[in-house]
Amino acid sequence: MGSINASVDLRRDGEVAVVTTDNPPVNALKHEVRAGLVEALRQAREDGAVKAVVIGCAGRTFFAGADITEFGQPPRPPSLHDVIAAVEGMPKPVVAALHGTALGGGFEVALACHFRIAVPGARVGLPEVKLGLLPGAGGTQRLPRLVGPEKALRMIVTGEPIGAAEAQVLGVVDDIAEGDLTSAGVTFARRVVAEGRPLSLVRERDEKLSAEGFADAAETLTQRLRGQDAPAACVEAVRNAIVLPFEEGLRRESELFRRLVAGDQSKARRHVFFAEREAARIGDMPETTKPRPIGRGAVIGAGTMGGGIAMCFANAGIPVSVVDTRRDLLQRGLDRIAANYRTTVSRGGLAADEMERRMARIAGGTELDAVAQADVVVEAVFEEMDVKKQVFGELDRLAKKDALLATNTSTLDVDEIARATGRPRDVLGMHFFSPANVMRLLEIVRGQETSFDALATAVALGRRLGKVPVTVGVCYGFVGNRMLARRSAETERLLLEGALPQRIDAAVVAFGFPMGPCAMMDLAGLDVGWRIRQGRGERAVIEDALCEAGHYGQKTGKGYFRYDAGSRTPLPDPEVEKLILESSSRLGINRRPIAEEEIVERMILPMINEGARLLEEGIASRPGDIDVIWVYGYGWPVWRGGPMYYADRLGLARVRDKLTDYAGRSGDPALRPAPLIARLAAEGRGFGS
Ligand code: 3H9
Repeated sequence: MGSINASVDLRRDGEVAVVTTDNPPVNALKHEVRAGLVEALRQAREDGAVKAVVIGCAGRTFFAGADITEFGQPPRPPSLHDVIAAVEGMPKPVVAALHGTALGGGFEVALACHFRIAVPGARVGLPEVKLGLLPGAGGTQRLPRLVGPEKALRMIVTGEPIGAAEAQVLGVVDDIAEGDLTSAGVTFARRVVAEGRPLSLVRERDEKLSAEGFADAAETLTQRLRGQDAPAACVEAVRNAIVLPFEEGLRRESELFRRLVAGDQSKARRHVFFAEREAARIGDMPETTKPRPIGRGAVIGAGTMGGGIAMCFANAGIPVSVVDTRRDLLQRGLDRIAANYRTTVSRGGLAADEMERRMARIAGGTELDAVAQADVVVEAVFEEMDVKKQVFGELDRLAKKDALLATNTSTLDVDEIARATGRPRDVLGMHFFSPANVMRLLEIVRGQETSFDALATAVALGRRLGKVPVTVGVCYGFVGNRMLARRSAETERLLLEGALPQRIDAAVVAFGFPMGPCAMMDLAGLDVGWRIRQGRGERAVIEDALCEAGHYGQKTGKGYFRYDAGSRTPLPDPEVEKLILESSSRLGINRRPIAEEEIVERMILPMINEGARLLEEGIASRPGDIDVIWVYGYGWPVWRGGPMYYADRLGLARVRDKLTDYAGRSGDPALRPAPLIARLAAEGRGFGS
């Protein structure tokens, strides 16, 4: 008894052995933990005075899963299967005591125990699919036996955890622990011993193993996950639980796991997992930097963007004032927020009383002095420098000392905006993506004078709002939109050379994006870019012609595509086709059929090239940051790891040669390989090295 190793501790509380793991931050089941658990269970088994065992964790959570950093390394026994065999082989009751998030391999250990108790706030789930995997330690065989195959499949294919209350209703959790979890675990274990309750193992149960509804559920759950290997493997494994004996199902699960973990898709998703967490770090920030407390927010501008940002605050439980100097616009904005919430309620995504609570956190006002109480102000007014500067001048006068002053600009110079105040150290960009209450990406734009604690505050706030914050430098379009501009330019060229919108979009969708560039521009509104181009004296032949013909996108029922009334389905538009063909002929371009492969390359390589320039200029700090931006802001297929990761998979020499070819053919110097690509390719390296 006592300390088993640096991570695992075993102590006795009367006749109950308590095994506690402490491997911060999330108690991942690394080698030392597995070894410690096996040894602790051996000792508990052999100790005649021990009548029952409680397995729990210190710190913020029960085991959050296998240690992902060990994937791809040579396996080091004992494996997770060995831990589970030690649990199941225990002739005395074993109780898992759950708090925090019992996920993946962690939940699988709990499923092998005879009993599970959880604190009310605990969540349990099998999120492996989000890493391009399936649960590989028996989860696909045990969970269906416990909750039925259909429900298990839903949990496994979506990867979404469930709360303790639902887990109890489903029979996953035997009891909800009030008060101290370990004491509750010990009390529960004593009761089991005193009552002489039989030790049933989940693997031995089959009363819920029915195929009813399974095929339909599998179809519905996977139909939008085309191109991805893991969901199909999850379906196969759960189906095995119905049709095969337990041991055979387990063996097949391991096979599928081994195949997926070695595959490109899981590697790509693991890259994004770590890149996302890395993105929250700011390289030169002193470790002692503390974010400022945020108790109240204010949003200036009640337009679509401002309203969406206010919803983010309200959803995160932070009271927020929305200020718009025009009463009619303010009212329209507040009505839009309420309508958005009502839609979510009607779709079952939100309880009506929760909507009321969220609405109650949003206060509308027409006077800017409402910002005086706010710890953070996000400006989302018209995208015009003079207007923004005027607002920031006022904010400087009205906002409290140390308030974070953020602009939601997507194009303007954050440093110039900061200079409109006497406190540029508190100013930065918080670039939300539309719709702001849905899209996870948050570009945090660091100005020349932005202080570290302002940056730390923005990152912490971003995470609290449920966003994925990535810090970028100041330039036109920042990281995401500057790369997008390259794709848009190439879309124009492809349209002029011979492709039609539906063909370009189909190629991009086949690559894995949820929508193609033309449908995306229709959704965002073509007129937005048109106005910006007019201001900058730039032209885009086809897009400008479309705007001149009133094709603003979905809002006018026609853009690159046409839309039936009330529908968002893009339909090919003969009028657009005519306009494109005329544009080609006016410019003397002989249209030609363009292969799908070429379309995909031309949609992607110019973006990678711009990404390399952003790295050279220090606007993006890490290739992984760019990957995260594209995955969370623009629908880059996460199982392809992001553009810079994808470039490394292609090989930078190939990227360089292709770009050189396209630059030569188009005469566009922007397509010439960025010096960083040329250098890395010459050295045989990639962005990731
Ligand atoms: C699995 O279990 C396979 C089995 O079925 C079969 C095996 C045979 N490993 O997210 P955070 C790190 S697959 C290693 O910021 P939060 C993370 O990188 C696994 N490291 O905290 C970060 O490090 P750093 C199935 C991990 O409070 C730090 O912990 N499980 C792991 O916002 C804090 O993370 C999952 O997929 C890990 N498993 O969220 C769960 N997990 O500070 C994955 C985290 O150096 N994890 N780290 O940047 C999560 O979803 C979240 O981390 C969690 C906490 C919700 C737990």
